[in-house]
Amino acid sequence: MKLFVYHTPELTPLEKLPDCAVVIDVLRATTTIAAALDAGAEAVQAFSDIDLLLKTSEAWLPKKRLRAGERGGEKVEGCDLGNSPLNFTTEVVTGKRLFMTTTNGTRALERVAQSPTVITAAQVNCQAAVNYLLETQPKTVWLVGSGWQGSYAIEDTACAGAIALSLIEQAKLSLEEITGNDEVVGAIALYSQWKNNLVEMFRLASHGQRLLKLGCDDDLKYCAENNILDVLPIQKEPGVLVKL
Ligand code: 3SL
Repeated sequence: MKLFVYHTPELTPLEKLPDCAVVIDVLRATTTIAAALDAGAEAVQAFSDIDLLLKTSEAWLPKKRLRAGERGGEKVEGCDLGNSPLNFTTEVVTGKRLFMTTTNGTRALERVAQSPTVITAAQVNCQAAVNYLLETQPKTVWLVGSGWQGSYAIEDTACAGAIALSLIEQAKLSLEEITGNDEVVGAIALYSQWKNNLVEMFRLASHGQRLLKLGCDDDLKYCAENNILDVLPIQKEPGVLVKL
């Protein structure tokens, strides 16, 4: 297995695809996707375009759907939910299809949607992603960070590092065996530096600062929790994620 880390959708190659793409948006889209599927949502259907989301979701019975929209960290007017994972509870989401659009995470999903396998990961469920990779042994794995509007987001790269480090430790592989690009080594170093204090790193991060200004410190704390969810979101058709 060779790992490649790409910090943003824009840095992710267009001319080829991996055997397995792991999309990461720790703050907060892939944390929310994991929370929603763990809480019993039927599926999460991701859109980068809000108008397409509204049009597609119209075909679903209102009692079977929820629209979750975020731009700039805030809930999109007219949607049922924003992007706080704390709001995707069993009472709210059970049995429902979530039609979701976010600033960056859903764009990252779209970028790799044609890959043979697409899964999502965040700190809350990264061991589930590691278990899946160890079981299925894809030859090439891309860990794709969502970033923020084309720029680097430290928390996504740290999560990529957590996944890479766990793979090395659990499969007893060397760094040389698993490393596909320099970004993998950087991601492991970053995670190793902050692994015991992820929430502090999130509070320093530019997107963490943005969320703090919106009063979302509880979200930061939740997103920093390691492996509290044993759920693996996997793409069953382009843009549609279900619980494996
Ligand atoms: O950019 C995204 O996809 C979102 O996760 C951003 S936010 O955390 O909801 O602000």
